[in-house]
Amino acid sequence: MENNQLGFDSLAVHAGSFEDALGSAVSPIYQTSTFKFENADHGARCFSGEEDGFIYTRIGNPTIGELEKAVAALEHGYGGIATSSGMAAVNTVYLTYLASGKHMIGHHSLYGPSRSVIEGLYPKFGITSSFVDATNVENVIAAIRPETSLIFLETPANPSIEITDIKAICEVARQHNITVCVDNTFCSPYLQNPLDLGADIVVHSMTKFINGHADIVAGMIVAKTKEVYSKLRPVMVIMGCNMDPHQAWLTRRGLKTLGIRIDRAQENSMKVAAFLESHPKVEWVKYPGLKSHPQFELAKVQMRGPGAMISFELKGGLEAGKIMMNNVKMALLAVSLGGIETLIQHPAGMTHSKLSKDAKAAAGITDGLVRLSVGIENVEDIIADLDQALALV
Ligand code: LCS
Repeated sequence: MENNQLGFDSLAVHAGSFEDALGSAVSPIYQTSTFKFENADHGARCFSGEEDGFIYTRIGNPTIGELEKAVAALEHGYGGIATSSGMAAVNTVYLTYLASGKHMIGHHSLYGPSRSVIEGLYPKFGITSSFVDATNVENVIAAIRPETSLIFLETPANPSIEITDIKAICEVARQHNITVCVDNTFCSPYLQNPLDLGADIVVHSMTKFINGHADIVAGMIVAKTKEVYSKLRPVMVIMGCNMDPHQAWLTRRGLKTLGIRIDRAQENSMKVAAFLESHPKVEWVKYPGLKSHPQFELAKVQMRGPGAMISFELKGGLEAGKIMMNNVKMALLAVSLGGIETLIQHPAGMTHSKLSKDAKAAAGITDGLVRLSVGIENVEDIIADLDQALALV
């Protein structure tokens, strides 16, 4: 059957897969760095692009290609470009669409390094940036300059769980000929497809929901069109941001269960968010499935579900949060997210610690904010664990 006739879970299981001569049910791993040519002319034709063929794994590999095809199908894009990490995907987009004299607009709450690399490293190449509260489209419009070449969004955002209106921002960007890239890590293609809402590029840290088992670091770029893909792919190749075949094979295996993992984690998250919101020691909870979320209505339109990421703050702020984090028994006190196990962490002291005090304040990353990535364990156990830790506060 054609990809466009299959549902999400069928695609997650089958898209991109290929058989070997033995008829293996699961595509084999091509754990090789290089490929033999039939003769010198064949090699030259592969290099010139006259003929399709595998050359060298940094440039392309069948196992990596399978994963690229699968994620591109799920994101409704022209093509996927797998990378060694989510940050390799983010930087490949930055290097492709930014240049000396160019300007980027970013949402003020992004994964810490996606912002700190722009503010810390790229200025030496003459690149400027504005980080604004993109939940209000007017702020994005006000930040546009003649030299703006890229708008970079992350929604829901790490760790504020703020939601930006992808469609509205893409409409503005189109009028100014600005490329829009959306980091879709928190949703995965199961819950949101930014390319359908007008974005040009999607990036993922596949370390998170797509692989889902906390055993791989990996990234993906999906381009909406051939033109965008043809700009991005050579940058990934020349910068050596490629994935390894074994990493690709494991990530492809994780992807097969994406839908059922998110269904379960999301069901758990609704109950955990309600538990936290009703707990007397909790000051506030941010979760797109709660009516109290400021963009609850937008989330219902833009996302197919509220996901499995929750931020909250205790009434005693940072000190109370630390007591809770230090006393969880089943949840792991660890960064990363989107795996089958529940993780708890402290963004101001960990993932977002490199941001300035002002940047954190503007992005709503308070000292007391605690971030929870809800796993697929029994929800009664997750809640009991949080409850016993809260009792010690
Ligand atoms: N984009 C988002 C939204 C992320 O959350 C992360 C990592 C990245 C990109 C970078 O991906 P990586 O290179 O790590 O595969 N987020 C992390 C976090 O919140 N805790 O640890 C890593």
